[in-house]
Order: sequence, then C-alpha cells, then structure tokens
Amino acid sequence: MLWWERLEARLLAGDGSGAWAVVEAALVAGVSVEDIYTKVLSPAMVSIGDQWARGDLEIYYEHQASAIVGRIMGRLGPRFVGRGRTKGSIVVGAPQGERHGLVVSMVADLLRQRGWEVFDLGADLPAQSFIAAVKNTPDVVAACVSVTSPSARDAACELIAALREASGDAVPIYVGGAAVLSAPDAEELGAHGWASNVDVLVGLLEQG
Ligand code: B12
Repeated sequence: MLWWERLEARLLAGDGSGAWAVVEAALVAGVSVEDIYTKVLSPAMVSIGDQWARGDLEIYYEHQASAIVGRIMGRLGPRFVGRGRTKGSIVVGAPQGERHGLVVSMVADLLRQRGWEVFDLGADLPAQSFIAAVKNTPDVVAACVSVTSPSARDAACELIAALREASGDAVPIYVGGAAVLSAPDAEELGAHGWASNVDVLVGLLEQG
C-alpha cells in the first residue's frame, strides 16, 4: 500500500493519531517533508474529493479529512525552513469566495523552504485586504493567488486587476491551482505568470 493510501485510510476513519503515525513512518522511511505534502497529503485529499464527487462518500468525510490534514500541516510547517539569506517576501492567498485554504498553506510552506519569507493569507480574502497585505509587506517580490474552485475565477480576475493597479504593476502576480489550467488561462485572468506547481513557480521567480 502506498503512503498516501495508508494516510487516506486513516483520514476516512477519522483517526488523527493514526494519520500522524503514517506521516511519521513515511518521514522515518526517508520521505522528504515536501514529498509528504505533494505525494502523500495531496493525493489522499484528491482521492477523497473524487469519491465525494462520485457520490461514494458523505461530505463530512471530506471535512473531517481537511481538519486532520490541517493539524498535520500545523505540525510539519516548522520543518519548512529556508537556509541562508531570505530571497525577499512573497504574499500568498486566495480570492474572495475561494474556500480551499489548505492548499494555500501548502504552497506557502513549500516556498518558505525554498528561501523566501512567505506571508500566508489563507482562503477567501476580499481584494482590498489582499492589497493592504501586499502594501504592508516589506521587500515583497511577488504575490501568489491560488484558485481551486472554478466559481472563484471571477473574483480572482478582479483581485489580480486590483492588485496590479494598486502596485502600479510593480509586483509580479502569479496564479496557480486546479481551476487555472494553462499559461493562456492565467493571462486571461490578468496574471503575470502561471505555474502548475511550486517547482515551476520557483523557476519563474528565479528568472525574475
Ligand atoms: C478539502 C476540499 C474542500 C474543503 C476545503 C478545506 C480547506 N481548508 O482547504 C471544503 C470542504 C471547504 C471544500 C469546499 C468545496 N469544494 Co472542495 N475540495 C477539497 C478537496 C478534497 C481537497 C483540496 C485540496 O486541499 N487538494 C490538495 C491540493 C494540494 O491539490 P492541488 O490543487 O493539486 O494543489 C497543487 C497545485 O494545484 C498547486 N497550486 C495550488 N495553488 C497554487 C497557487 C500557485 C501560485 C501555484 C504556483 C501553485 C498552486 O500546488 C499544489 C501543491 O502541489 C478537493 C479535491 C481535489 N481534487 O483537490 C475538492 C474540490 C477542489 N472541491 C470541489 C468542490 C466542488 C467544492 C465545493 C463547491 C463543494 C460544495 N458544493 O460546497 C465547495 C466550494 C468551495 C469554494 N467556494 O471555494 C471540487 C471542485 C470541482 C470543480 N472543478 O468544480 C473538488 C475537485 C472535488 C471534486 N473531485 O469534485 N472543499
């Protein structure tokens, strides 16, 4: 059984300590913290989402799994520390109406480990407040917008336009998440760039 399948079984059983035990066992077996996020937590959540969408699971399983995964991320978060001098600050968040916030924190931790100081604004943030966060963040090198729900795309578009206007286009805005399918799609939302995952985003950020 793969690690993510073992985790999924514990999540569906509502077994928080068992879920943490799977993560600890994976870490001991040499799985990196990044891979715990992208190859263990994420696929387990995607699979639970698919089963809910097929009508095979009550929605409470998804909520329960989200609560457990949030706690696991709380325990793993401090392990995502970048080494050396900071590469600058990045603000990461989701537009108003976008409730998928676990993934925002995942992106934040993965970027933190790659050497940026990251400010995680979580889910469902009104555009004006996102702008205030970017303005109040010293040495900001990028703003990242995560969009998982297709229904939040309009809000993402408005947020990105407002952010561009407020910064006089000085802060590059990158967009990602399951509801943004391609670079042209991201361009349509008004972003400066699109990344399918954090590794691709790091490439874009390092190109400048
Ligand atoms: C947990 C969950 C919820 C929780 C969220 C809890 C939380 N605190 O986050 C709750 C219960 C709130 C929820 C609500 C809903 N959900 Co939901 N949810 C999920 C679920 C199961 C997991 C989400 C998750 O964390 N995925 C794991 C992440 C890590 O995966 P990922 O997207 O691959 O992320 C990677 C990349 O996309 C990328 N990335 C993401 N953002 C960014 C940003 C940048 C800048 C970059 C570079 C990269 C990047 O990096 C990540 C790491 O590699 C998904 C299933 C799924 N397939 O993801 C459904 C899912 C996303 N939800 C879905 C739906 C339909 C809903 C609801 C509309 C249901 C309803 N009727 O109420 C609501 C509405 C939400 C809203 N308005 O936002 C559908 C969306 C389908 C669609 N295309 O329309 C999904 C796909 C389930 C399904 N299979 O149908 N949900």
